[in-house]
Amino acid sequence: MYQVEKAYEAARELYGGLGVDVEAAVAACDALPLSIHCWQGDDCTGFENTGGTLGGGLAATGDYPGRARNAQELRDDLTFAFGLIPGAKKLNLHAMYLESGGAPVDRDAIEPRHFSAWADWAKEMRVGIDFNGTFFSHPKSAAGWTLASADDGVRAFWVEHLKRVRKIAAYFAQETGQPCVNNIWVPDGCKEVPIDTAAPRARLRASLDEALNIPQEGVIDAVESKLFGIGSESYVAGSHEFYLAYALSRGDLLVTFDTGHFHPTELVSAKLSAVLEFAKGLLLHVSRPVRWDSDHVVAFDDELIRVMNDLVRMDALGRVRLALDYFDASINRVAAWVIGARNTKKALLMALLQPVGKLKAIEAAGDTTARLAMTEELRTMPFGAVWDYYCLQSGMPVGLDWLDQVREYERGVLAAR
Ligand code: RNT
Ligand code: ZN
Repeated sequence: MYQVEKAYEAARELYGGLGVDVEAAVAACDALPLSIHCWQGDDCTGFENTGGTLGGGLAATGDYPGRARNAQELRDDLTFAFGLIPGAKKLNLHAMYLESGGAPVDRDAIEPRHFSAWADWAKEMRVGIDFNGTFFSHPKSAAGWTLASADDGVRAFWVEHLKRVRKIAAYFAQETGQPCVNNIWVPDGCKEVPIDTAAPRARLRASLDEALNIPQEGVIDAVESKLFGIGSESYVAGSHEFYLAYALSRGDLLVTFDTGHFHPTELVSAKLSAVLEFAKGLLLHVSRPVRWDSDHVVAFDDELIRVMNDLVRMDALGRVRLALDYFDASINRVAAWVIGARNTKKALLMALLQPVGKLKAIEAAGDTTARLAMTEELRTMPFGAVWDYYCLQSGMPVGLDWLDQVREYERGVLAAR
């Protein structure tokens, strides 16, 4: 470990020469919670045991062995993964992960008590919980409509679901002592553009108003748009424009950006400062689309770095919630968590290691030559040495050491499933 420390000392000096306070950057990276999505561990199946398949235009591909089959296995896997990811973390849970002791409990009947084991786990782990209503993989969403449904009974069912989800979110906030971000995503849409594109949106708005107008302490609601899904290729009621306008018209909602929910050439990084000028805050679903909203494991790529760079340059981290959203069933699922989470944290740390003040001064002085020279130079600064040291200092595995631990867990635990 002496080598890690030596490399860090050299890196700290180099960054220091640029005016970067490395210790402050590491501390800021460590403090910003990353919400880890439970659904990577079981291919987004949930524990309702209704035998249904993943719906709502979502798909997890692959059949790698070792999927968590029940809540205890999922918690074991999460506990193990959390031990390999440095920094503050939260659990991101979906309503379909309830535990009802085998009794069927429909989505309009869920209660805090069905989630008490999750709250206990979070308290033990000293992490907060974020929550999501599950508006898919259910007979009442099979036609493709939930909160925007033209069927009053179906719509009322999902409004009740959302009301209960927000109560459970308040329960999590109370239990953990941390606010609970409740993200609202519904699959509502269709294969062809409908004649009446306005009516579903009016219904969606009315449903949201009804469920959101009941105050819930400790709950921060967020709305997530989408451009398309499988079966909703041409029209989605909850489009980006719809939710952006809705969130701004209310003022109390976070705008969720899932990086997989836009045209392939559209960059979420290019939208952040525009929306933050007006919105209360953002929830980021960090994901990776490959040709479609494929929910690939987050890679340490240019767009992720751009997103983090922009947030840091705007000094906006205090108004942003970071969450992961992908599900890859083709590789070891615990490794999928660790790779995506560590990449997200890495990009955040790299962004925090920019001499933002200096860059802004160069720009203000009109020196665009120095601006480009400096941002390019930053790409090859010894960022990895700071990352390794951060992992070491947090008691987390350095470099690829985590992979050996995952392999051992695979042999000892996952292989027996
Ligand atoms: C779907 C949305 C949503 C889900 C999760 C499971 O397109 O991205 O966030 O992935 O809620
Ligand atoms: Zn998402």
